This record gives sequence, C-alpha cells and structure tokens, in this order.
Amino acid sequence: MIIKSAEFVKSAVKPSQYPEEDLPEIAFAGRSNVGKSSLINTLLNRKQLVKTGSTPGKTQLINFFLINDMLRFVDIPGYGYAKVPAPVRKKWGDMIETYLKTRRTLKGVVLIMDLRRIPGPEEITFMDWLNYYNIPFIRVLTKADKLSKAQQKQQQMIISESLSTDKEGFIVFSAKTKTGKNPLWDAIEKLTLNNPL
Ligand SMILES: Nc1nc2c(ncn2[C@@H]2O[C@H](COP(=O)(O)OP(=O)(O)O)[C@@H](O)[C@H]2O)c(=O)[nH]1
Ligand SMILES: [Mg+2]
Repeated sequence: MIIKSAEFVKSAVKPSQYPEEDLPEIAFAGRSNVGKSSLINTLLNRKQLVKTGSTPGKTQLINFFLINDMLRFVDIPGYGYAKVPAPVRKKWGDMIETYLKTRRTLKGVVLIMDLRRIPGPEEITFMDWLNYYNIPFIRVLTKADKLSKAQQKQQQMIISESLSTDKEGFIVFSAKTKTGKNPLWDAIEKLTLNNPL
C-alpha cells in the first residue's frame, strides 16, 4: 500500500462518538508496551503519528485514523497494564467489547503479541471474543529484532503450541528492521478488499 495520507480523526469511548460507518476499519490490539503504536507508525511510514513509549494515562480511548481517505485504522487501548484497578479494567473491557460487537465496518483485528513472551489470559480472552463475534484476526509477533533467527523460530513454535495454532499462522514483525511490514499490509488488504462494505 502506498501511503498518500494518514491522519488522526478522533477519539471515542462510546458508539455515539465513533466516526460514521462509511469506511472499512482495521483495529489494532495488544497489551500495553507490546509495540502497537510503533507497528502502526511503521505501516504508515510515520515516526510519531501514534505516540510511542508513553505510560498510558487514566483516560483510555479508542483512536481513529484515516488512511488514504479509504480505510481507517483503529487503535484500541492496551490491556494487561499492571496496577490497573478492577473497575477500570471492567470499563476498558466494556468499551472494547462494545466496539467489537457493534461496529459493522470492522473488517478485522491485528492482534499484536511479543515474540519473546508466551501469550497470557488477556490474549486468550481477547481471541475468544474475536472468535465469538466472528471477527477475522491477524496474529502478529513483534520485536523480532530482539531475538536471533533461531530463537525467533523456537519462540514461534512455543507460542503456536500454547495457542494450539499453526506455527505459520503468525506474521513475525519488527518496527526496528521493518521485517513483516509487507506481509502485514498484504493481510490487511486482503481483509479490507475482499470484504467491501
Ligand atoms: N527493539 C524493538 N523495540 C520496539 C519495537 N516496537 C516497539 N518497541 C519499543 O517498545 C516500547 C513500547 O512501544 P510502543 O509502540 O509505544 O508500544 P504500545 O504501548 O504497545 O503502543 C518503545 O520503547 C518502543 O521503542 C520493535 O519492533 N523492536
Ligand atoms: Mg501505544
């Protein structure tokens, strides 16, 4: 995909604040600090369209970005942040689940995990939601540059076993080396182009 334009549109916590359902959307999810903002910036050839490396504030919002006037990226706030009190977690869960289950223009989710880490209950629960609502998703394992090629293969195997999935069912990614950028765009385009509104 050649990026001609990419801009922040708006933030939302509830459906009345979402943009109109007039364009296909791809949402990005992952636990805090996994590298979600860096991944989105890499896809869009931007350094800081989405702010990276910041501690999440109290207000967790769903952020909408418009790409080439034809597609929206939706940045879902990170989960699994330690020290978040249960009521805040519940509010987060409700906000995300509402988006996932009501958004008719949502074509798929990019679920970002750390290649060095075995997925935990947050990731499992999230995939359960996606399966339950019949939302296609792309599994990405990021920060690949932190491991050797051999370690990458090894981790991919361990993670696929822990999720009982095919070990080819992942896109290995790095925001640093841009590994996986083209395969990820291909997968995103497949979800959006094969499923017009
Ligand atoms: N080495 C390396 N560091 C990364 C990568 N992606 C993100 N990071 C770093 O991980 C930290 C969190 O990244 P960020 O994109 O803000 O994560 P987010 O909280 O999931 O949005 C930052 O310090 C990034 O520079 C990557 O692919 N490789
Ligand atoms: Mg972020």
